[in-house]
Amino acid sequence: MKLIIAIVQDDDAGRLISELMTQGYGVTKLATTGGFLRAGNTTLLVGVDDERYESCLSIIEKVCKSRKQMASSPVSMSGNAAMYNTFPIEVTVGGATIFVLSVDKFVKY
Ligand code: 2BA
Ligand code: 2BA
Repeated sequence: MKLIIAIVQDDDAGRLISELMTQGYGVTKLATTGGFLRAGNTTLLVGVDDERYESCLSIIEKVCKSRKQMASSPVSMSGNAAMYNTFPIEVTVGGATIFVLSVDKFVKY
């Protein structure tokens, strides 16, 4: 068994969960926050049998789209570490950041 941890954009999360549920996957949704943008994103936990995890990844790839987003980057002004300025930068937020872990044990009580 594998545990798929998928960090996706909030805009894709609803459709992704519907698609995964329709295909018979178990899903848990966590409301999370990206460390860089400090904006909300969604982390899904999907526990899946070894034979099915590749098709689960295909569904995630199909549904989740990368998007460009503006972020403020803090820049230290020379000579005074206490003074900061910010300037906008464009970042491409990926469709999904995925970790696949092998599950040692799966039990339900
Ligand atoms: P939920 O997805 O909200 O599911 C709650 C309960 O609804 C499930 O209890 C199950 O009895 C039933 N259920 C779920 N999907 C169903 C379906 N397609 N058709 C009919 N009944 C369905 P549990 O199996 O004890 O799961 C409790 C919670 O544990 C789930 O909440 C989900 O958050 C998590 N979970 C279960 N299996 C998972 C997995 N393989 N991967 C990730 N999270 C899982
Ligand atoms: P955030 O940390 O809010 O990052 C959002 C996007 O900002 C990233 O998209 C990346 O394009 C950009 N970015 C992140 N750190 C940067 C930096 N130091 N300098 C310049 N640009 C930077 P993604 O790479 O697609 O990541 C989307 C979200 O996935 C991340 O949100 C974070 O929540 C999660 N993530 C990505 N890599 C991770 C990792 N190795 N471990 C845990 N979570 C990760």
